[in-house]
Amino acid sequence: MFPTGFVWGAATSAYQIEGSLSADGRGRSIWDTFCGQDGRIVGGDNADTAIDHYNRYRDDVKLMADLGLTAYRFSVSWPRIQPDGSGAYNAQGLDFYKRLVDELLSYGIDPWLTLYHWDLPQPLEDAGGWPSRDTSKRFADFAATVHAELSDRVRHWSTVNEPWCSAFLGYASGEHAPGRREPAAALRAAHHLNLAHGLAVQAMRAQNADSQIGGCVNVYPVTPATGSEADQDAARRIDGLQNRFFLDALLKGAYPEDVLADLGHLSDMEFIQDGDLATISAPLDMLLINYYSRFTVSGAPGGAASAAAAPTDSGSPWIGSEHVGFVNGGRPVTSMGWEVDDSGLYEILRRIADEYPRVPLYISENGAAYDDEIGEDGSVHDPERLAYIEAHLRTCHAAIESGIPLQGYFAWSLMDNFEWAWGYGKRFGLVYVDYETQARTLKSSALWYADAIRHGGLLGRAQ
Ligand code: IFM
Repeated sequence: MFPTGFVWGAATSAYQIEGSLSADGRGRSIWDTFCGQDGRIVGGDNADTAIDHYNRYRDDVKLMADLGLTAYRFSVSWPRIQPDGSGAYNAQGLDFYKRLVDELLSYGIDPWLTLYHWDLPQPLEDAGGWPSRDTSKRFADFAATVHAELSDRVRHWSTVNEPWCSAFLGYASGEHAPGRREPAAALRAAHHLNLAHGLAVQAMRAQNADSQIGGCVNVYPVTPATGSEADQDAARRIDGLQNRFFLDALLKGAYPEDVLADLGHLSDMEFIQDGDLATISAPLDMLLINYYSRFTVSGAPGGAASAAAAPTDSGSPWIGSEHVGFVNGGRPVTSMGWEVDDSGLYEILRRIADEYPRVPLYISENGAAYDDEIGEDGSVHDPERLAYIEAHLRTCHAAIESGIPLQGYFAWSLMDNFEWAWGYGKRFGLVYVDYETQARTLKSSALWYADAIRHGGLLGRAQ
């Protein structure tokens, strides 16, 4: 049994589900542009329709209520609310989220709002994108407006989802929008995403609402493939860039010295200005943790087989550590090629609780893609996803028992959706979506999760 008040949620993001990209005054985002470029998305897919959540949100909220979710984590689309990324706001865009939130509240589902899940307004990219410091300021203005408009009905706020991805997949490997391959710019982007988080926290706090505000990181335990010095150095480097660059900045107010040294050949770090780290590390009410897998790494020359291969032609996101290889650690993998390892979740939670104490923690994304199919009887059996979620929830329970301040869990994702550069080929949903008809079908993992929520624990199984 989980403690009373444990948050049982599921998560999505605007660009992956909404569609209706030209409706009601929405502006263009970097992902609209990226999807329009040849070779960027597997199969030439795009998110023009996605899963049509913009029109079907009422039915989707009803599904959440049927599952018994106590919370729903979603993101707002910046170009829907502020089409140019600066200047005028679009009342119709804001209204959509007000209607969505009211619908959630009418079922007693707590809305958890993420301000940025990767859909930067295109005009801001044209002006330099995240490598430009001004983008952080634009984001704080945007955060202030959304918070002023919605904090009367939304209590839980998070700033930037997975800044590592926006910085290093967007500006170093180029496998995400805007598709740039500029390592030095990616480093600036990473700092400005952290700064955007800090400035947004400041702007929201200034409004004196009763909001719970957090940041959101994607973290991985990193294991050296062997005890060799080269492999241990590889693990230190990847841990530094993936985990500590963000955790230390947000929670300790400093960038790790070893990471800055690894990257010294790229920049003199002049873009880190006095006072930035104090802004970035303003106290948080919660830390949102996205966990999927563990990395096993090798520093041996030529050991570059990648467990996290990009689907399209791209560079390396591991700036300054491009030589590091990602090795299969021998565990079963999901259809993304990601190793299933719930012990990694415990390891990273333990570490965060020990190294950055006193911040309430939430698993804000956790889940797995598998090649689901709808059966002749119309049902979707996904035993591997069910086992994945069960194992990770059991680990969450063990974490709580051992004193880690973990207070909730959000499955990724509520529904199958547009998986970025992978298009629609990777299904993460608890709910199956037929992309031709937009019909939604609860998978067996969804029925199992609903059962767990009903029991408040993992006593019964639906299948
Ligand atoms: O779909 C993504 C999500 O947008 C961010 N976190 C990881 C998920 C699976 O790749």
